[in-house]
Amino acid sequence: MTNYLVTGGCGFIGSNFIKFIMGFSDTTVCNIDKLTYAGNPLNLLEFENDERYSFYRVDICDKKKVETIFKSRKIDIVVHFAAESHVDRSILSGIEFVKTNVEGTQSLIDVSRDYSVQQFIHVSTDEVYGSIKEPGKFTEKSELHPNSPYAASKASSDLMVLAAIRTHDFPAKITRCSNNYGPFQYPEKLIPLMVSNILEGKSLPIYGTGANIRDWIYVDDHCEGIYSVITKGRAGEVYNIGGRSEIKNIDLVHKIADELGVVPTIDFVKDRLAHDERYAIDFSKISKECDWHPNIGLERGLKNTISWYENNTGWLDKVKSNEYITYYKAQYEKS
Ligand code: NAD
Ligand code: TDX
Repeated sequence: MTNYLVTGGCGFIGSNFIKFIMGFSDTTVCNIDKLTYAGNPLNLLEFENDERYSFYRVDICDKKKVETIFKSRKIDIVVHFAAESHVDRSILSGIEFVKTNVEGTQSLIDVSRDYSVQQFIHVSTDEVYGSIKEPGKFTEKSELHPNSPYAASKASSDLMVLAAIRTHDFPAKITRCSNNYGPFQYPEKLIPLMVSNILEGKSLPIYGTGANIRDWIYVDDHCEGIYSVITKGRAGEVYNIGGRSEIKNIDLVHKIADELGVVPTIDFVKDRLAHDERYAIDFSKISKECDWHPNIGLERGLKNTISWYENNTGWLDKVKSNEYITYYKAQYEKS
């Protein structure tokens, strides 16, 4: 048996990753999640009665509670997803980003060292590198140049993990992935927000001119990338993960509208502060060392994603709670 402890497993990527590894019968999963606005236990309802799965509603910053969990069971591999993850929210207020992303990560490192885990996978982001002009791509050696409070908190957590590797020979690996999309993504991020607004007949807020470029990866490809790093990656290393799907925001939004068969009403709104112009990932290291590459192109991935949201409007309505309405007003309807 391989016993995983996954943090943030009720969020978007964490829940997709748990579904993926629960597909291996020799695996147990212990999911620790605080259930912030972004955490939804309904995402994992299928494992409610599965003896290989357990869930604890715990804040990763609460070291005592986390220790109790490590004490009560054997943990082989920690996969750390828990984070405040949305750039726009970090611009509204940064403090929770420092608490969870920096303090929470350090606390988890400390407990994982105390209980001698075999591996610690720190799930990070390409945003730590900042923005890059064409035709450049970020490699694992690119300078860290975070521009948003979110990116700065993730870069800080990466540095804490790297320090633990160098100081304590901590058996960690860091993955830095580009923009994910797919089922179960909270509708604050670009793709599900646009799909949700189209389904509601609302206009589509595009920051600035819509010329910013992102590299999109279907969430299943990211999960397989992380798994390949667990099974084939070297301890102490950083691995970039990318989707090979760069596109301008405005072109992506038109593709979504076309797929849904509507003529979109686009609202060019005030630009995001310190808006990164372009992300582009060189993922040759993970390809060579872990034999991984993305499988699902943007066309197929978008079709899957859009039809998932169309077929799961109940899920969407539930997550668009009072908190979402308050956030949406603060972010998009401020004068
Ligand atoms: P998400 O916001 O959907 O989920 C985050 C989860 O963490 C939620 O379930 C939330 O309840 C939980 N959480 C938050 N604070 C916590 C705390 N203090 N203690 C315990 N649980 C807590 O995020 P996501 O999009 O699934 O991202 C997961 C990870 O992947 C993050 O670390 C993020 O930085 C990274 N990442 C995301 C993307 C992307 O495009 N979404 C790309 C690259 C890397
Ligand atoms: O309403 C919007 N309008 C708009 O034009 C939103 C929500 C976004 N955008 C633009 C901003 C970005 O250029 O779309 C692009 C994508 O925005 P997000 O979905 O917020 O993603 P991004 O800021 O690129 O960060 C994402 O990728 C890296 C994730 O949110 C991070 O968690 C991950 O680390």
